[in-house]
Amino acid sequence: MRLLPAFFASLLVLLVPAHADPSIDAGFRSFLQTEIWPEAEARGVSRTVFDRAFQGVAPNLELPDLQLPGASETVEQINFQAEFKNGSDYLSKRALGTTVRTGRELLARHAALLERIEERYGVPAPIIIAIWGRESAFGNAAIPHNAFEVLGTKAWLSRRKQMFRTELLAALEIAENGDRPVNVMRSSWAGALGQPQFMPSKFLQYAVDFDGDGKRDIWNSVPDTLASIANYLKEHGWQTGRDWGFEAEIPMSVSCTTEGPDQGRPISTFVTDGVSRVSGRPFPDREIGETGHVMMPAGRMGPMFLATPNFYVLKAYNNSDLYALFVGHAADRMLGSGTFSTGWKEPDSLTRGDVAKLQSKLVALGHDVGGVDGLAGFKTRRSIGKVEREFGLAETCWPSRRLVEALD
Ligand SMILES: [Ca+2]
Repeated sequence: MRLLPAFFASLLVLLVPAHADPSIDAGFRSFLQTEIWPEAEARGVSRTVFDRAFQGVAPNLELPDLQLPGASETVEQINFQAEFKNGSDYLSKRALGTTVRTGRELLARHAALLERIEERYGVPAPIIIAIWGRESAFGNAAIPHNAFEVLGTKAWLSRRKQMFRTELLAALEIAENGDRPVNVMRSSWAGALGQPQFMPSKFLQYAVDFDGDGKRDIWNSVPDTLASIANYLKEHGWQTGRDWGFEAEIPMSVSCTTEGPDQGRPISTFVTDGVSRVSGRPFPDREIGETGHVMMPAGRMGPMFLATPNFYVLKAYNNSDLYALFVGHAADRMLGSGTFSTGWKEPDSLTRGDVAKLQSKLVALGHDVGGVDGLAGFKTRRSIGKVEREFGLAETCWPSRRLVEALD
């Protein structure tokens, strides 16, 4: 029976939301007043908008990546136990199927609007629609949080305070501009706004009013949402009239270590070196003299591509090869293309921790892996290829048990 009081006490702790702690609340209010308000005021935010933004807002201590007051220093959390994966789940038939099916319907429904957007920004409609699908399920995904709760908490307690402070100030500016009433500005848990999932600073730079009501409403307006996505890509250098890339047969004589946005050369020279499209069709005439890049999201252990610079513009939206590939491929499929010709080979059974350890060893050997994170981005992939060559192994540019053992 002696245990009971302790049990009830712990239950009480669970029932009382963490933010009900008056010292936490007072700390948050004081942070807003002394640190955020002066900067907001300097940017032209009125006291009325500022007060309304934080009315009834308490810090949300459930958000990830927070460093709570008094807690010891935390480091970035990588789940080292997680299974190391290739792109087969991310680009699964199911994930693509939904995006492609609904995407086709929406292409038809918004055809006239998309034509005007394409004319203005030079970005193909299926690319815009695929991003819309990926970011917010075409506006159907719930956008669960109050942006000021998320950004305020993160500016105060996150490991990346400075970044979120900038974003919080940008969100206040959006409210001051009147694009969105301050009490209904919704974001993801990471602070990304509306249907295109723009961080507030990106909103200020790239969101546009396309339906002409004077407000940039990426929460409710389809024209504003789609045109904002197109404008973002245009401003990041989308090359009108060019494709994003092509699935390709790439012979071993074109090394997987030549992958990457910094190793482009004319597509015609790849053709001379034996690279061809998997469809058996030639590369389009308009592409042949232009720059292409080897892109192998699973090294030689999956489908391979000749990407155009537009692929890297898609990565400017979300810095992941698989994201950009999903968008480009879904867009192609909306226009009637088939699935990839080459499947994803099952990777060796490795954890993200194994891959992180492998990356550390590559770094020790003087190679650039683009950050030890247990993921195989293009810098890690091509460094693996170089080390495989040094060790007399076949070049795969993909983490393997064999390479892990060779480096042990
Ligand atoms: Ca508008």
